[in-house]
Amino acid sequence: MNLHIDHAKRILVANDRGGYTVPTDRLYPFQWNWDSAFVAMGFALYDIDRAYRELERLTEGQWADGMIPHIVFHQPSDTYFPGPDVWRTKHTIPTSGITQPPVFAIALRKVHERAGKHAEARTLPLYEAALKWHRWWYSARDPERTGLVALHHPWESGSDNSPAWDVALARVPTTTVTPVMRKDTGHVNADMRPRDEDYKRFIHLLDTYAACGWNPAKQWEEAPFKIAEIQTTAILLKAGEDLEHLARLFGRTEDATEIADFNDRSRRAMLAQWRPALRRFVSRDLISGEDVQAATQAGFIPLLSLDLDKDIADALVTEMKTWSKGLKVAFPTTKPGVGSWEPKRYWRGPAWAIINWLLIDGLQRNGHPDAGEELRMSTIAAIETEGFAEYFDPVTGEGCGGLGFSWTAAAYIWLM
Ligand code: 9YW
Repeated sequence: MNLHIDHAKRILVANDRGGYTVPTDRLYPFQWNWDSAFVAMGFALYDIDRAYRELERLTEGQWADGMIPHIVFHQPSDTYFPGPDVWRTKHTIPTSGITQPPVFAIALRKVHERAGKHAEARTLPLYEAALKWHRWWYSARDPERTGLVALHHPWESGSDNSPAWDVALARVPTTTVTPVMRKDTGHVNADMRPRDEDYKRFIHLLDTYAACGWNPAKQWEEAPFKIAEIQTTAILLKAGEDLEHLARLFGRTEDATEIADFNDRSRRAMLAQWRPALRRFVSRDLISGEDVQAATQAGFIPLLSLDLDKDIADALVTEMKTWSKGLKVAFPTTKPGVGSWEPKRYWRGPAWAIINWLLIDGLQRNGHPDAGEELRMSTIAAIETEGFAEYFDPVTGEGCGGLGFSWTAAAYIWLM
C-alpha cells in the first residue's frame, strides 16, 4: 500500500460534504466546478459510484440555459466571500453566476470507461448535461462563431490573478456596489493571495453582471472584460472530443455531427493563435482587439487538444524547458524572471498539480512523452515532499495556499 495514496484518499473523505467534495475546508467550503471534475477522475480509479456522484451533484446547479456555474452553494457557510447573497442569481439551488473551465466531459468519459457494465444508464443524463453546457459555451460565449470562447471574469479561467488579465483588468473600475469583505486572507497568508485591487475589480464585474440579471446576451453587450481565451478553449476542445466519442458510442449521430462542428471551429481558431516568435499560443482581448502577450501557462495548454505539427510541438517544448530551468518544481504559471512573476502569489508563478496534469497529457499526445514523464515525476515528488498543498512555490518547492487540497489529492492518485 502506498501511504501517500492512502493519505490522498483520506483527504477526499475529509472534504466530502455529502456526495460532493469541497476543494479544501473553510477557504473553499462549497462545490467548485473544475475541481469536482478533477476529483471525479481521481475517484474513477477506485470508487466509480462516488465518481458519478461528484458529477451528478455538480449538475444540480446547472442553469436552464445550460451553464454549469463555477460554484454550487449546496449548504450555507460563512467562511467564504462572495456568498450567494452577493451573487443574487436566484437559482433554485444557490449558485454563482459565472462558469469555469469545462473539464466535466473529459472526466465523464474517463468515469464511463472505468464503470464497466450498466454504465450507460448512469452516464447518459450527465452526457446530456455536458452537451447542453457545450451548446451554451458556443452560443453565449462565442456568439460571433469565431471558435474561441470568451470569459467575462478572471474567476472563469480558474487562474484568478494571472498576469494574463493585468492589461484587461486595469480597465475595470475598482468601485463596487457590494462591500468587499474578504475572508480568504483570514485563512491563508495575504502574500499568497490576489491583491485587494484585484478583489475590488472582481466584485465590480460581479455587480455589473448581476445588474444585467445574469442574462448572457446583455452581459455580452456590457462586459467590461471579454477575453477570447486559449486555455479554456483548449480544455473545451478536449472535452468536445470526449463528448463526441460518447455521442458516437451511444448512437447519437446528430449530436456527434453538431459536436464535431464545434470542435472543428475551435481547432481552426486555436491554430490561428500560434505565435512563433513567442513559441506559445495567445488569447485575444476582445475589447482592445489585441493579443494577450503575458507569458503564462495558458499558452501551452493547446498541447492537450491539438495534434500539432512537429515544429510547433518542438518549439513549445523548447520554450517550456527554458521556463523550467533551475526550478525545483515545474511548471510555473508565469515565466520566471519577467516583471509580473511572483513565485508564491497564487496564479502569478506557482506550480499547480492540475495544470501539470493537463500539460502531461498534452505532451504525451504531441510526441513528447519524456518531457511528460519528467513533469509527472516532478509533480509527484513535490507532493510527496510537501503534502497535498493547493500549489507549490516552483523555486523552493514549498507547498502553499490551502492544505489538504482535494484536486492535488486527485492529481496524485491519477498520476501515480
Ligand atoms: C475563488 C477552488 C478554486 C479553483 C480556482 C482557484 C480558486 C478562487 O479556488 O478560485 O474564489 O473562486 O483560482 O481555480 O477552482 O479550488
